Amino acid sequence: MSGLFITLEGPEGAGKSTNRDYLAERLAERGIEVVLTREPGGTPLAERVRELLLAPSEEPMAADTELLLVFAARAQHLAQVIRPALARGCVVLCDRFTDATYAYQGGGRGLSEARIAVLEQFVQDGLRPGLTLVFDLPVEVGLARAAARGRLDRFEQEGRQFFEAVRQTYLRRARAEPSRYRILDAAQTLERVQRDLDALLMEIVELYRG
Ligand code: Z5A
Repeated sequence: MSGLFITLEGPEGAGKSTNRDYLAERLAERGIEVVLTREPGGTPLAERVRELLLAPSEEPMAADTELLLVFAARAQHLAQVIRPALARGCVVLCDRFTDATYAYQGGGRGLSEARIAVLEQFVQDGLRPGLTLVFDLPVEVGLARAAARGRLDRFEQEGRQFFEAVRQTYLRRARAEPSRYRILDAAQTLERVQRDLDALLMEIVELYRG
């Protein structure tokens, strides 16, 4: 039996982590084994790469360096966590994955999709999420939530235009492949977002049980 790979995506402060934990509880209540993880990161080595990616630095990071670090961390995460969990038949709930690369390194940094797709094929060898939840919200709302947390990381220091490009890339990708993506309105209250997730739960369980 192979499991189900679900990714949660969206701009800053969209509520991905909060709702990932909520979804995990709802699935666990149904007796489904869930593995919670995140990118960049998810293993000790990949978490070290995450630190490199997020720490503000005096030396500007070249966009290609950023792209390669993201995929280096992903290769480790796939080998150590994601593939083994899927092979055990678990639901893997991952906070960000390769859609974030298209959104941030593609939309935000302006790298070509073709360049990203080459690495996607190389590192993932055809593995893609079975379902991707896009938590969508206006840039200002997300940035205000992120700012309320205090110190900003290297990405959060980018300007509004960068985040608008990130958001539009997510929406374009989701609309182009509606069978894999579900777009949720993350600007609503948390209770309403979670009601929308409850409505998706049966679909997720059916997808998992095949
Ligand atoms: N990155 C990349 O460039 N390329 C890649 O391939 C990948 C990642 C995989 C780290 O990601 C960075 O890595 C990210 C892109 C880059 N850029 N940044 N920054 P991350 O996921 O760790 O970082 P993040 O997006 O900044 O996480 P976040 O701000 O913590 O967002 P979140 O997980 O979506 O939100 P949250 O922690 O669940 O909620 C944030 C706050 O809002 C919290 O106080 C909640 O209680 C509150 N919240 C949540 N939902 C609501 C609602 N509905 N109403 C009101 N308040 C809410």
